[in-house]
Amino acid sequence: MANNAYDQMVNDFMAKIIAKNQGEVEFHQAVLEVAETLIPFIEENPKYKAAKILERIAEPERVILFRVAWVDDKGEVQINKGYRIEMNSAIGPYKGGLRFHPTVTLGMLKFLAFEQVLKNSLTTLPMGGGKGGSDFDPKGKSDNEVMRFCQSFMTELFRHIGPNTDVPAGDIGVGGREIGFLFGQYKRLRNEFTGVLTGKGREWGGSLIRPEATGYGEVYFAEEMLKTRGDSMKGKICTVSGSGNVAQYATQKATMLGAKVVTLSDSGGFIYDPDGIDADKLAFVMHLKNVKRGRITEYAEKYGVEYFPGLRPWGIKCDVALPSATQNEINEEEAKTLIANGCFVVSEGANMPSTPEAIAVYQDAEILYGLGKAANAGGVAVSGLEMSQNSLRLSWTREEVDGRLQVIMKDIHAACVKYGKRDDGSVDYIKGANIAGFVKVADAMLAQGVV
Ligand code: NDP
Ligand code: 2IT
Repeated sequence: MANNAYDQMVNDFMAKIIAKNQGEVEFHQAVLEVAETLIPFIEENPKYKAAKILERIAEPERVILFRVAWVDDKGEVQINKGYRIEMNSAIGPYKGGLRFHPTVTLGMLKFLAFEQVLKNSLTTLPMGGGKGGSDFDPKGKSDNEVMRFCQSFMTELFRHIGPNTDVPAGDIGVGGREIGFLFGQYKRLRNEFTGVLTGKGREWGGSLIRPEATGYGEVYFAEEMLKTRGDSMKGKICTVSGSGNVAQYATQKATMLGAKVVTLSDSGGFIYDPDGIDADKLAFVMHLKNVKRGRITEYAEKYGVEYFPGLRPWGIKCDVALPSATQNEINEEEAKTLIANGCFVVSEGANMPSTPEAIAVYQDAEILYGLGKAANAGGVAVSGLEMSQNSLRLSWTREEVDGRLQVIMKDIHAACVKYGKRDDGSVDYIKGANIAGFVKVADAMLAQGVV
């Protein structure tokens, strides 16, 4: 079929999505990227078309929206919105993180839940897709305020989740501290100790390597992509955005593999350290961000390097870009600058960090572009391993979990190659990841009938 016939089908499909999900711009963006690669594939595989699998996966199985009322340290009542999107359970219980950030909306969480379905399928583990969160802003809140918020949030959420139903985890604004408070409240309400959340502390059901998993996986995926060109991370200059969970461990693994990470950022701006962020400097960042909860500008003061307020790090010359902060953090101009400066690998730790225009720039330049749902799947993969360990009532060693993570990232890469190899031998990772993720979910949905 001619390309313009596919374009027309994508346009018709998207018109319906936009009409049914008005104003949910991030959701439209995520669905469009998938529809562009899946519609030609579905035309070649009419069984998926007849069963309207694409239309069905774009509609959440269930959306839960609730009020979260809590009392701040001044005694004032605060009200936030709480959400859980239970997107797809064809291949396993709903699984995906919780995001606490003031910009959270239904549309943002639907984009994340939609991505999660295909990502979880790619991990090779039996997990459906979901996402949740709140417009609560943990920044500037005391530990007690965060605890009271988490307890109130879980007092509603607990009735909708369970180790065989829906298993939330962390995302932006939700780390070990929040998972602890959420787990404590769930346990109190249900009177049972189960693996209902992942990212737990290692003494109470957590998995070794879960904190590291997303950032490590992002770098393992970059290494796999580089291997296709007979290259490796060794000696590469890397720019990393963000300075939270994913950015920290991407920095650590890149450095362990012989690369040099020269930037980190937060919502205030970025730091540029041309000497590289070594293990000692990273320990400073971890303390600053995970304990003191301070700003990245303090790094510049401590190490006497430049801080660029209000800017993102994509103007700095690099070989490998590891976006690890948030969605749409690389636009067309920034993508062009990256390429002009010689960047030839983008491996996404964040979800949907590149705008569609930025992706078009990467595709034109034929760089190695590992999209989020493949490159950042290591986090949820180790969450899946945490669920397995909880079910077995065993805990595996670091080496065991890291070894499994590496195998999973290699398998995801291989799945992308299987479905995304172009005639010239190069790999379209977008096509590969979307189709590989889709096939497993679609076949399960076909087997389970029209539900
Ligand atoms: P954290 O909350 O630990 O860190 C987020 C980092 O990104 C912070 O440095 C934060 O800066 C910055 N950031 C967040 N929002 C914005 C924004 N709107 N503009 C600029 N900077 C921003 O989150 P994670 O590290 O867990 O998550 C980072 C990304 O990775 C997200 O896209 C998430 O969805 C994705 N991801 C996370 C996984 C996980 O296991 N945690 C798994 C797979 C993907 P500041 O502190 O100033 O807000
Ligand atoms: O986007 C993601 O994959 C995550 N935030 C991790 C989800 C999980 O369940 O570990």
